[in-house]
Amino acid sequence: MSDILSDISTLVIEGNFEDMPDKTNAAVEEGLSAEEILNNGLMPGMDHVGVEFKAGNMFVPEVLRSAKAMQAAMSIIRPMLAETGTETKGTILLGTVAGDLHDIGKNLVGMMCEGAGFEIIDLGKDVEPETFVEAVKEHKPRILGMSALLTTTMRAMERTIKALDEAGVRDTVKIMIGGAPVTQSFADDIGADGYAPNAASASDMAKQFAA
Ligand code: B1M
Repeated sequence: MSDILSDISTLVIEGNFEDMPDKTNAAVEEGLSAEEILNNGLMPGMDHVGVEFKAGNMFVPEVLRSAKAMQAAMSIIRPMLAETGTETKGTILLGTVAGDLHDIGKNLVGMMCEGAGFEIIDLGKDVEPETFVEAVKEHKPRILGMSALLTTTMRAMERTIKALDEAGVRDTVKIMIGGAPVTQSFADDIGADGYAPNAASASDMAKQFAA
């Protein structure tokens, strides 16, 4: 790995979003492609963060800083990726379900998955089942990710899956769910394809779904 790509990885791991724009611009000026910066600088950094987070060696505030550093670089290279038509691993449609305003975990999942090479379409929070259905029809994502933080809103995940079923698009997507009150047995119960306990596992699961 070139020195500058290794520096970019380190900035992600350190959550150094202040220095990231200069370093990313320097990499572009050095002639590195956006794809190289993503695949060989940002993604290895985020992979490392995922491993450390899962192992309990990094905590949410640190991961949020890493995600912010990643975003700082992405905002520079995203237009270049779009111009060159770089293939992503696929599209993930994300949202926090109806009635639920918690979006910090969902955002973290989105950032980790973007770091793993996916395109993220984030529908935001308090997303009604019908909105998920329309977005699945419009964007044809590979994966649909739903987040819920309240025991009272978990059932909106089930309603969304039913709505997708009724609209005839359930089998066009892999459905991944998560959030503090969600469990594997709940995922099995409502017919989701997978449950991820944290953002790093969500990114691993998305990679498996896309393989
Ligand atoms: Co609320 N809240 N909150 N809250 N809030 C909780 C969830 C609660 C546990 C606090 C408590 O009472 N101890 C409790 C829920 C109890 C329950 O349902 N059993 C609660 C409550 C009751 C409420 C209100 C009802 C309070 C009130 O108004 N009386 C209200 C509800 C509003 C609504 O949604 N309609 C409310 C409001 C709020 C704020 C708006 C103030 C704010 C949210 C701000 C925001 O998100 N923009 C808030 C917050 C911050 C919390 C706590 C303190 C923190 C949540 C959080 O962001 N955690 C929370 C208590 C707690 O968890 N300690 C609490 C950090 C985040 C990184 O973790 O979201 O779990 P988490 O995400 C993890 C994993 O779960 C997983 O990966 C993430 C990263 O590792 N994950 C996924 C999440 N989504 C995933 C999706 C996936 C895969 C993995 O696939 C797609």
